[in-house]
Amino acid sequence: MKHAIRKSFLMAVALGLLAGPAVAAGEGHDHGSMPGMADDMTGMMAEMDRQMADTSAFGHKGDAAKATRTVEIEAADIRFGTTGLSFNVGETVRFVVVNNGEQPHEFTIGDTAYQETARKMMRHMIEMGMDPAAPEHAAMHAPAGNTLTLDAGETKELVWTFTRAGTFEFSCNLIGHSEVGMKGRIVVG
Ligand SMILES: [Cu+2]
Repeated sequence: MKHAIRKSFLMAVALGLLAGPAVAAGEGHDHGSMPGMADDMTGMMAEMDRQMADTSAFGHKGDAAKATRTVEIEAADIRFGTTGLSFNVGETVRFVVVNNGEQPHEFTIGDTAYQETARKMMRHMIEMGMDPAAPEHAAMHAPAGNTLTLDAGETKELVWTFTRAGTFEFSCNLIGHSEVGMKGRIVVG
């Protein structure tokens, strides 16, 4: 059941992604009658699944028993209480995110490319009339384990192992939030 919900959610997001460029270019193509659309859709869904699941550039879901550090991060309207973090390569960190705001927020760990993709998908999701605070959205991100979605007043945790040196980013990818600064830098070295 959960799997079915996730697939239908991805399908809707994929439809939004496919519809996007034609609308933007003002071409007015009827994508519904394009030959090979089912194949395109399957490919698109597979590609999105792959992109959301592939965190290899910045680490992987961690084992809580191996966490050597706990970092509490406050989410508020509209900012994080922390804007810079640094960790060692190989370190497993337990992030405790507290939403003290009056609106939902998100906490996503990624590199710049991942966050850009996540924001793009978020925009399409909103265009499709979907609610980023809905359980379906959280379920989509659950396998990778790098995203928390928090309602007002909620506290949630994720455990992350940083496997590579570099400069990464944590971000709230709800529309307009990272744009006004609701993001921060993670330096791993
Ligand atoms: Cu936010």
